[in-house]
Amino acid sequence: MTLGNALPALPYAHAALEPYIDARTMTLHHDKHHASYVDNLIAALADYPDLQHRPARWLLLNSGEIPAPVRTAVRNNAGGHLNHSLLWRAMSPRGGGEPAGALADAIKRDFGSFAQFKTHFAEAGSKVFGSGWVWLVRTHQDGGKLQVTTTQGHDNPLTQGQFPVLVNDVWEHAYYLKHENRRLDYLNAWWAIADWDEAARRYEMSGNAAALQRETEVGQPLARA
Ligand code: MN3
Repeated sequence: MTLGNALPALPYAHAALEPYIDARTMTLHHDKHHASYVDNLIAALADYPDLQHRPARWLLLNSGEIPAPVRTAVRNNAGGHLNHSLLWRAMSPRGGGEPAGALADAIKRDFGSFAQFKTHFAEAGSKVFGSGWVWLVRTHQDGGKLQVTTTQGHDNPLTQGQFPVLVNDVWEHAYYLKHENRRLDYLNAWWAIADWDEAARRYEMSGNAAALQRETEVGQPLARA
């Protein structure tokens, strides 16, 4: 099938994010969990050839086009596929440090300081009940301000009209082998591998409709309020 929904290769080795995320966790998370979302998405669309070429973000943003018998399965697994595709690129063995440029200015404007942003993001992630995600998003309802938000399951803020800039996964499978029940410790350690170059790229793209059109993962331009 020509489905644009295939498991992307990790952009680094499974052990590259040690000691912050262990190789065993990365192997299970990418090769098993993410792979299962892709497999389950393909299975859900097996009887709907007209939908098989649609990328995950299209499937999420057009839930009314998804037949009712598979709507929930498509939402969960397209979300799992898209969110994990964003997650692998939100991290880097050369990550850490602080953002620069326009993103740094916007974080200071909207959160007061980089330190306050980090506290806000980690606390929000630590408070997600059950399984979900924590995001730095650019809103369009409020002049393009940055905001920290969380989602349940594999929901993506794109469906709320918010553009993801940075993301972390707070499902237990993301951290439990190494950090056990200490989710906040994981979130605080994670700053050492957050990829601010990628976040800055996404922030700049969020203000550029032509770039958004070209983006393969999240190619829906934001409708400006
Ligand atoms: Mn996960």
